[in-house]
Order: sequence, then structure tokens, then C-alpha cells
Amino acid sequence: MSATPSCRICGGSLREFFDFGRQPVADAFVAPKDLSNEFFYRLAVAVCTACTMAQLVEGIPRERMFHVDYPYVASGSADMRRHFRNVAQSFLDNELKEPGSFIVEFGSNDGIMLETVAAAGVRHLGVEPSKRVAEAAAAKGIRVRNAFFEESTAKEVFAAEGPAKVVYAANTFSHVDYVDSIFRGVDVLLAPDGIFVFEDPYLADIVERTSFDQIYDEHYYFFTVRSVQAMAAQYGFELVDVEHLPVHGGEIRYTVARPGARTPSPAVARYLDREKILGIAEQRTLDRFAANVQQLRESLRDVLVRCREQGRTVAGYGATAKSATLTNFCGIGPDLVSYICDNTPAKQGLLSPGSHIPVRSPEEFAASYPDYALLFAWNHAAEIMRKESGFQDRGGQWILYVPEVHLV
Ligand code: DWN
Ligand code: SAH
Ligand code: ZN
Repeated sequence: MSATPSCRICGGSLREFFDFGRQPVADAFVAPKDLSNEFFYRLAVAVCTACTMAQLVEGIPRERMFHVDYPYVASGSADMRRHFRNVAQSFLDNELKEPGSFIVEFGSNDGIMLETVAAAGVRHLGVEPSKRVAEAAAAKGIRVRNAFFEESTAKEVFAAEGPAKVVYAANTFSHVDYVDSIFRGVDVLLAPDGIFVFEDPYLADIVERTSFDQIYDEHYYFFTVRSVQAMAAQYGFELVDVEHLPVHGGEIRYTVARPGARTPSPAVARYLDREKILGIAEQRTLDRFAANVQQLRESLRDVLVRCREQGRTVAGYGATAKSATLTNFCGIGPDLVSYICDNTPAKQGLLSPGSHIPVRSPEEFAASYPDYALLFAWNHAAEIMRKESGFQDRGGQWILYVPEVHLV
């Protein structure tokens, strides 16, 4: 018998609010010859009754997710390139103005943010365990260390480079269950007046939009202002600012500092109040979310089954990590969605994990449009619909499922 799981952060007891059953590794696109080796685990989410942090009940070893073949390249989206250019520019204009200032980014991926910092000639270091994307960044002239960021890495970086004015992570801190080691690393590395800034999907947006496909192996924690404030305090830091971002379906950028080093912005208290009113980590809210997830599954299946019965063709667009949870939980295979178009060369020619839908290039989409396209990359809807305007011009319709199933 396994022990009742407890909160990975504070040791409090966990209350499970959804079980997606057996799921594959979300970014493990698979060659037909390797189908017998697919790894599955139980994907379930819970909330801590003490500190309110939402988290996976079972994690998987980090090396199964982040390795030389990790396929996600952040720079595949023009909108995200613009977003990270702005993030970098804001650091350059504020925290990094003094000569010699140093910034460390962990989860720097292909250098989407640091390329702007490098171009400005400012001292920087990316820490990125997935070798292929780390090499892509290095090829752009960015300084990268191919490693997992944790306490031991931070000590080595500090010994070699001295203190950092900024430690930054986008869509990475929430991917790491060992936040204790990360905070100790930040403590070693951060200058006395430095800031640790991270941006990650916001639980309130996931619940409000029923965007349950944000739940998969890489997304270990689902932050709120309240749970991040408690977590930061536990590790000797203070949450001093929050900013709501529109990217990836709704995220928050958190700024933490050493206690007393910065005056907390009024936004922190405002968001804490708002979360209290929403009852974001309360049982009734998460029960309602669970019911909405089941309902969304049924409506999406209804639409796809009807298309098949009427002999309409359906393709997927965007072989996202998120779509692993969606397709496997909703039972969507190549019988309902014939193929998925994606601009990532490393995903093309492979099958989606668990659901085994072939991934093809966007050129193949344009060569012979389907009747419908299920937009798995719904967070990039504006950019993709603009790029693929020919599809709608020729009578094609997009199927979206966030916040509910609808056609465009
Ligand atoms: O948190 C994470 C985010 C930042 O990236 C990681 N855990 C993994 C990954 O998640 P994802 O795969 O769900 O991210 P995206 O950004 O929604 O993925 C978009 C996919 O769509 C990529 O495979 C690229 C593709 N795409 C495309 O084919 N044409 C994207 C755009 C914008 C396009 O025009
Ligand atoms: N920052 C980019 C990439 C996010 S994908 C963006 O927002 O688009 C998450 C990245 O974090 C992957 O490239 C993965 O290899 C990396 N990663 C995972 N664990 C990490 C750790 N402990 N330290 C540094 N990077 C890590
Ligand atoms: Zn807890």
C-alpha cells in the first residue's frame, strides 16, 4: 500500500481533484517502430489543504522529460518572440542598467529571451538541461550551461560569475518539483537587492477557462498568488509583485526578493483579495472544474464523432504538449483527427504520444485543406489563424475548445 501523498512544499495533506488516468510523457513524440516502449504514468492533480498549492500527485523523473531530444522550441511562435523581447528589454532598462550586471535564466530553451540580452552585450547565462535546444541558443551567441538548475549548479555559477541581479525563469519553475533546491540556489546566487522573476500558467485561468490540457507531466505545480506567497516565505523570500499576462492562456509573472529589500506592490494584495473571492483552491471550485472537464470531453467528442459520421475530414493544428492530455483523456486518435500539422521539424514524421496521430508539416495542411481543423495550439490562435487565413478563405472551420467547444 502506498502512503497518502503529502504536499511537496509544506508537507500538508493533499486533496485530489482530478484523475486523468494513464497518460504518456507529453512531449515524447514517438516513431512507429518504438510504440512498444511508450512510458505511461497516472496523471492526477491535487490541492494542499494547508498552503493551497495545486500539484501533481505523482511526478516522473526529470530525465524522462528533459533530455537531448526534448522537442519544444520556444522561438516557433512570432508572438512569443515579441513577448520575450519585451521581457528582456524591461530587464535591460531597469535591473541590468549598471555596468557588469549579470542575469541568469533557467529553462532558457533556444535563447528566445536571452538573445536580446546577448545582443545588448549584457553579461548573462542560460541554464538548460535539454541539449539540442541549449545548442540552438549557443549557436546564436548566447552563453549557456547544459545542466539542470538546482542548488549545486547555482553554487558553481556563483563561484565562477559572482552574484546575479536577476534570476529569471519562464514556464520552467512550475515544471520542477524540487523547488526547495531551486530556492536554495537562488539564495546563493542572487545579489542582496536582486530579484527572482518567474512566469507560469495561472490556476485561476485554468479553472475559469476549463483549460485542463495545461495539466501534464511537465506542469508539476499550478501557482496562485496565495500559494506562491506562502512558498516564497517558507524559503526565506518575499513576493513583491505580480502581473497577469495574456500568454499561454493566462499566466502570472511573480517577482520575489529578499525580505524587506523591496516594497511590495499593491497588486499583490489586490490579487490575494480576488483569489479569496473566487475561492480558487476551495473544494466547491475545484469540483465545479472537474464537472466542466467531463462536460468538455463529451462536447468535443460529439463534434468529432459527428464530423466522422458525416464524412468530413478533421486535422489537428499544433502538436502541443498540452494536446497529449486532451487527446488521451478524450479518446481522440487518428480515427477522429487524421493528422496534426506542426512547424517543429523534430516532431514531424513522428506520432503524438499515446494517441498516435501522425505529425506533418504546415505545408501539407495548405496542400490539401481538411474540412475542419482542431486547434490544439489554442493559445496561439491569433497568430495561427492569421498565418493560415487561406484555410478559412477556402471554407475551412477551426474547432476551438477553450473556454468551451465552438467553431470559428
Ligand atoms: O510550458 C511549456 C510551454 C511553454 O511549451 C512546456 N512545458 C512545453 C510547451 O508546451 P506546448 O507544447 O503546449 O506549447 P505551445 O507553445 O502551445 O506549442 C505550440 C506548438 O504549435 C509547437 O509545437 C509549435 C506549433 N506551432 C505551429 O506549428 N505553428 C506554433 C505556432 C505559433 C505556429 O504558427
Ligand atoms: N522558457 C521557455 C521554455 C519553456 S519549456 C519558454 O517559456 O518558452 C521548459 C524548459 O525548461 C525546457 O527547455 C526544459 O529543458 C527546461 N528545464 C526543465 N527543468 C529545468 C531545470 N531544473 N533547470 C533549467 N531548465 C530546466
Ligand atoms: Zn502545502
